Amino acid sequence: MDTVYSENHIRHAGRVELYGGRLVPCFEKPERARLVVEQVRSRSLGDIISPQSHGLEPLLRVHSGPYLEFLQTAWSDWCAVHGDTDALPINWPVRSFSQRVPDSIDGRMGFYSMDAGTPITEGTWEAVKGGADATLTALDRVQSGRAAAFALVRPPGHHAARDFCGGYCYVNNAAVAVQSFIDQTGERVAILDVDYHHGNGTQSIFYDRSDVFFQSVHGDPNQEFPYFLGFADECGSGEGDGFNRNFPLPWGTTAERWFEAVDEALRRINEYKPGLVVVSLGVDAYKGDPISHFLLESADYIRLGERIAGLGLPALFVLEGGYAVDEIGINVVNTLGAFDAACG
Ligand code: OKP
Ligand code: ZN
Repeated sequence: MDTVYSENHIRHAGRVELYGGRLVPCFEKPERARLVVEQVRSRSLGDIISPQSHGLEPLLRVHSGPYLEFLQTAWSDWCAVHGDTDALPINWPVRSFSQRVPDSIDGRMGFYSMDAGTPITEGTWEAVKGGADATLTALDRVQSGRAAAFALVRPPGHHAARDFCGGYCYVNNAAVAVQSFIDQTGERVAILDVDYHHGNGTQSIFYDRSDVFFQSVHGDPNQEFPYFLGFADECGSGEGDGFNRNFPLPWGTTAERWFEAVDEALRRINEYKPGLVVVSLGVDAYKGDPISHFLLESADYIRLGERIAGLGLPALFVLEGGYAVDEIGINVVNTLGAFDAACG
């Protein structure tokens, strides 16, 4: 399959995130995408093409206007007050607080975010926009008849909700592609999120809808980020009741247990008969991941690709997490290469 990739991602390079009470170098760094591209090339997965700009309209279908405006202006507003440091929030409008949008940049940093792991830097918007364009360009290829395409993007997207960033995510690339596909075709879409972390943003964007079936296999929020969403009893609301499914799993989960959940999710996708499957492909369930606690081996990602191919559906793969940088490219291309091989 072909890969869509924008070099713009290197413009987003946060220095630090708050982790275990310390400011540590960001795990989500440019090297990640470089190593994936290197594997895509060396293993001849397919062509690597540049994205075409798709404007802001498709982003506005899933994110609020004021939030997108904030993403585009936060850096210069921050710089004017604090100088040339990563922009990070220090507090959030939790229970009992007003939900008014503050004027100050510090107030807006908290209003439009959910954590202190998601810095805004000088080039963040450019990188984020490049990632959304890459995802939409990959979708175009699938819509023009390819079996699959890969959006090689960073920063990731699945934690970003309608009007907040967090978990290293700013724009929800997978959600933007899903909505764009529905706007163009009127067909249903299934999302399979195999990133180690729950895709809270994607879940919340589509929670009350039956035309998008979201399923996520992830670390139990009782133990794991994002802590406040991703529980098994979250099944969707209103029209969307029954079209959201979570598979929270404990630390130490092995490939055997993980694939039981993935297989169950794939069975449900089969029954749902969507026109497209979007895979939020994070590879942080890998045993060597520095911030995660599942035990998948690199070879397990070959099995994953084969099983997704077994759906026989057009597939859009969107990169999410994966922080074991030595293996990130291997694990991603294991999945995609096996999908291609199984499609023949
Ligand atoms: C983004 B993606 C917990 C620290 C968690 C945020 C993790 C974001 C992961 N000890 N920090 O889903 O890979
Ligand atoms: Zn993750």
